[in-house]
Amino acid sequence: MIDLRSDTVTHPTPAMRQAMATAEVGDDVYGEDPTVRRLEERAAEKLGKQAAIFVPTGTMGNQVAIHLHTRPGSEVILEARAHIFNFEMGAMAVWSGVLPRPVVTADGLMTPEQVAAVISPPVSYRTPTTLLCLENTHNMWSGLPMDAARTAALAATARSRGLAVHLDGARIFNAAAALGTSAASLAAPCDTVMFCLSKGLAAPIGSLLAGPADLIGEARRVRKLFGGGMRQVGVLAAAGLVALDEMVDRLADDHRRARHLATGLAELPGVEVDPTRVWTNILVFRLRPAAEPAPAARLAAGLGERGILCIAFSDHELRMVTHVEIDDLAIEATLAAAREVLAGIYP
Ligand code: TLP
Repeated sequence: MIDLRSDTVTHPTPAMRQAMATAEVGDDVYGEDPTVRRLEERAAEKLGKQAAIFVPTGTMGNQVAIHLHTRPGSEVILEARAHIFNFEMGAMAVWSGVLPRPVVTADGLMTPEQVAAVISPPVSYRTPTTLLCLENTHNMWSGLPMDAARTAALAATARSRGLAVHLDGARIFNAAAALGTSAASLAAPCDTVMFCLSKGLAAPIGSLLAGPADLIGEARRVRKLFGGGMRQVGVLAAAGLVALDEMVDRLADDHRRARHLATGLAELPGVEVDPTRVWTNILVFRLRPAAEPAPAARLAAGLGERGILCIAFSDHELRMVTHVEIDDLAIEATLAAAREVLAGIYP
């Protein structure tokens, strides 16, 4: 089985299982789990923030941040294809009573001018804007990394109008690897940043929300409110520590393989993909219209029959994601299978 649906499908490595089996634990709701504390300190340090809090999912990390930065009835600016807007079940409306203000972009990158244009003026009769959310890498824009300069320019625009800035950095270490910089430099312009251990870093569960110490203190209350207070969770934090120590430096291999996959797919009939626009481990590509009304579903099904899994996001759009369990042979096998299936769709 070659599973390209997501980098969330990875299994804990033997080193993670070993660390989990021997982890020192305590009740983390009382702040007594030494392994969780170590993970939170390590994460804060890597992200260049004062403090961090361990949360079960990336969604919870984002939503705790939104709850902290906003007030009910206010607006949150984000890019139209952002995960927070499209894949978090309307959580910002449910838990925080806030409205998304999506910004449609041509390439996944908002400009400071676009952000400025949708911030409400400070008058008593307009819905106030309280938060700007960024996403790095940008999942649905084929894992697009955003550099520190653009992040800083967007954050400065938001700050000048009194907004807070949260970064959905689920894959911030992929962005840092692709840009040849540190995760801390990408997080620096933002008040808070969430990143996931359970994606390219291959830990089974867990994300961290990092930011100023006082805000992260408040985040402990909000995490409990959202049902995310965990007990002897050092067993999971132990895997997270291994993820941070051992899995970051290898991300460039996933990026190289995703680019190689895109280059091979670009040569196949019906595929529309620009391999130079595949920077990290996510490849989102389109299929041209065919006699078949939903060629993407047909390709995904055909690959599935050959033991290769990917996701069709719409009739014409698919996603493939590389990760630690995808090697060079898996890429070659995927290309060979795609060639076979596409020949049937685009005869
Ligand atoms: N992304 C998942 C799916 O939900 C789409 C995936 O397979 O890519 N931010 C970003 C940018 C994400 O990609 C994800 C998960 C999350 C947040 C949420 O993380 P979890 O799944 O831990 O809640």
